[in-house]
Amino acid sequence: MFWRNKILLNNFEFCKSWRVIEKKFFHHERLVFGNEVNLAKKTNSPIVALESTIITHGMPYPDNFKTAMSIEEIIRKQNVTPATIGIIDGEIHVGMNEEQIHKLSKPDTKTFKCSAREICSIAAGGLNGGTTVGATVTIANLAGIAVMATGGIGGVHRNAENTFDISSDLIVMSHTPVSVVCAGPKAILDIPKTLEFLETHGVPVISIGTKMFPAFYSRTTVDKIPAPMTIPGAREAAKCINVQRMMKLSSGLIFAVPIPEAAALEPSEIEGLIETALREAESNKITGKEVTPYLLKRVKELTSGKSLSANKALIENNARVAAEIATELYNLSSQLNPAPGPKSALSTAINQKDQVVVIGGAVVDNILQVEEPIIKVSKDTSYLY
Ligand code: PSU
Ligand code: MN
Repeated sequence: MFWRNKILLNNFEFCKSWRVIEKKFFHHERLVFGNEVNLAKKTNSPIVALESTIITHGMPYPDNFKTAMSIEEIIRKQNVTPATIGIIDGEIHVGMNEEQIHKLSKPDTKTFKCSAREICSIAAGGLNGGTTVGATVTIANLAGIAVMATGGIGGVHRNAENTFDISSDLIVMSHTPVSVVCAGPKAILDIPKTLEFLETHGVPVISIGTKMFPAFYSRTTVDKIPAPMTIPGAREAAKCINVQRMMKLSSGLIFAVPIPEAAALEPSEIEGLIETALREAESNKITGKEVTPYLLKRVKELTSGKSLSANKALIENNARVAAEIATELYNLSSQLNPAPGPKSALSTAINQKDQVVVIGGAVVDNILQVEEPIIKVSKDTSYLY
């Protein structure tokens, strides 16, 4: 085995220069972890990812900011770390502080709705992005986070046979192994077609605590569509995720949780208003990514704010359930992968999830470019040629 590690980076001045260069040239290419999330990752404790389109385009200010902060708090109360994901000035954040969430909450011409395909242009352009479910699971997966919470997922829009409007959330979830806890697809969508599409693409759709499939603002769809699969609670959800992992199935899982009874709207009460909003969207020629924010805004106006209160209640409930699932998943993983004991360190290491055993050698070449014309070398600097 031989190492060609040219310079050992134990010189503070040197490290500082490197960080400056890295920040200048490569900052678009990496994720920025918030302090809390960093700590949770180091201690391997449970994390729940949260999307941010609901902040930038799903709710008006200041409800968006207050809701974003309250769902983080609900997750923290269960000893789970919240990681709100979004893009600020081109930096992809996994876990944002209050100030950063506030920045995304305020209307800004530099802030865009960011689906998975737009991550590249928003990050490279130094812009701000509220990440959709699809973009959030993409980033969460890179960050090693297994569970996310949202209000409602995107889906197949009504009249999709003519418009082809199918949310990219569905496709992204079919190839990204992150579980999404939601209250069903938004009621403005075509729910039977959304379920068909998810079936075709092999995405498990599982209702928690009900045999019915929930419809976002209400606990059932108008015609009471049954859920494709049903489980009683978070423990069973964690077991499903675990089997999915064991079988190396690469899709995400959708866990549908009905809105709490007290906040639910009658399906028949909301249906007529949704149809009005849909007709208006068509006559105003609203298309593409503008459709969902337009409909959510109009439904809120037509229900005199009732849909907004329902939206807040359901996302808070989903955050609570997502934290329970993340905790159960953590408990399950620790049972399957106990911490290494003194005698069996090697065999445990082999059994441990995500551990790689390297047999043979590793060659590392570091090529460093320094900005300063003169490099100060302190006494304790070691060179290894
Ligand atoms: N649910 C809400 N409000 C929202 C959304 C969902 O209550 O704003 C967002 C989610 O981020 C979802 C996105 O991923 O809408 C889907 O948008 P589209 O239909 O354009 O794919
Ligand atoms: Mn769409």
